[in-house]
Amino acid sequence: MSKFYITTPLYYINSTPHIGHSYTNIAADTLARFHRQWGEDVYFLTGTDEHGQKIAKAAAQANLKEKDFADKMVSVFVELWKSLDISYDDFIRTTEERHTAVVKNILNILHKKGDLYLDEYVGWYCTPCETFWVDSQIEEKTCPDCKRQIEKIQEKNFFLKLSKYQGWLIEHIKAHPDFIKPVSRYNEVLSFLENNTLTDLCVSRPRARLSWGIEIPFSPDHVTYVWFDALINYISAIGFGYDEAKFKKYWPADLHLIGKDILRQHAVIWPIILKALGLEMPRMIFAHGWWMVGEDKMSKSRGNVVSPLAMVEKYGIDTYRYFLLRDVPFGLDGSFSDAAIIKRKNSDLANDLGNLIHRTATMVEKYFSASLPETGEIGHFPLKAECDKLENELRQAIGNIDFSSCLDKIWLVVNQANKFIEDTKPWNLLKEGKKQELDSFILLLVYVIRRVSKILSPFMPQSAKMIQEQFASSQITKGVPLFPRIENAG
Ligand code: ME8
Repeated sequence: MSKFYITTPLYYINSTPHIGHSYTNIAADTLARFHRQWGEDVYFLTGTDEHGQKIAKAAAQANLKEKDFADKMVSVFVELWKSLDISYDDFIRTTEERHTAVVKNILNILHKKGDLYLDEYVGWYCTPCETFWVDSQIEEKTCPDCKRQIEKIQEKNFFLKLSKYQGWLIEHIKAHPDFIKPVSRYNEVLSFLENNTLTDLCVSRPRARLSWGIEIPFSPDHVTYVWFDALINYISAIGFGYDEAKFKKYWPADLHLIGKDILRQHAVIWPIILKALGLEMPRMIFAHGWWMVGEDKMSKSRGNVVSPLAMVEKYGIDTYRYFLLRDVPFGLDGSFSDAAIIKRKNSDLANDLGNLIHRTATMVEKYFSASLPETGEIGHFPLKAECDKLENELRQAIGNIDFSSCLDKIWLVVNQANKFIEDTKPWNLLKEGKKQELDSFILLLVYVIRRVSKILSPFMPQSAKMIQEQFASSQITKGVPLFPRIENAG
């Protein structure tokens, strides 16, 4: 049985999750569900990133101890994933013993190997990004990434030899065109590596400045830098150093799904840590685009966030999931608005899919007294052939992590089915007494709906289940419309 190990970022818990976080987890969930449908042994990992200065500050503001603050915030994430039907297999917190022990183990290994060394650090630090900058990278004492104020610091710290592995990494990326996706991100990383010399990564913080972190085992005055700590989750969760069988089964990861904001950590630092440990590289790192509000990235620090729960309450889980994966090609940025969701719901869900289901069930009731005919020939219809092609086409699109084209293909079939109803004019068949044709007609529609609902279920698990229940047996009744139109669409 082949396996599929998929991960999401571990989200910071300094504030509650927004649409951007839910996007990554909904995408990962959809992929996990497809791979399960294909009979693979799926391990879907998500979790929370709980150390570092940002969290320490948020806890202080909330007047709580860091761990108590973390416990409180983690439940918000867990609840959200439940509300969004996220079918993860494991949830890792970086404060768990299974994780901290592995981080310490790895620090020891790399220290012994000579890939970690102690040095004096003088430079700039951006707390919101938890990132170091050197003089040549900054202007006006602001962070090159987020443009906020940075602080000057000088201290003794441990460094990871990134520079030693730069040449190897360039070669690895060149030899593996699928390592970083989409291709725009691949080019971005490669050109960064080819045009800059990597500075070694500072992987510790003096305890005097920051105590909220994993202790460096060979230097108790230091704690581990939060990014070094967090990246290791991808192997600590599956048993590195303590459960060899599990680790061997799932590593390397098949897909690290992330947003493009954290590409460099995943495509430069993480591969180098793995290489230094002598481990295999992940098969693919896919960095998706950002949900924007106007011109700005949606982010907690910019104060423009939209709550996923509010969207679910307004539009329903599956409409929300559908919108996120359909509206924007995965990898590009998208503009978030209520108007855009309403448009998708009314046209694609209420009009196209909802109508197909409702009309078909209504016709079974009206022309067949709610009971499907037992036989009828459907093999010759082009619509059947189109529908049968879907599964293979989707395998390919899902392999390329291309949700929107996947949904486009499904909707082509849905719309062909609607057109088939209009072209066939079943009411005339009935009038003309063409019983056999009418039988085949309805059987084909039911066939298409059953197939489409199976294929749609990774995207819209609850709606697909309701459709499947409605069409499971040969007794079919109308029921209530699954996707009612939003009338006051403004
Ligand atoms: O970076 N649009 O955590 P984080 C799309 N703890 N996706 C978005 C988004 C937006 N506007 N905003 C956030 C961290 N995301 C680290 C990760 S991993 C070992 C450590 C999503 O809470 C997207 O997946 O800032 C992005 O990469 C992630 O949330 C950042 O989450």
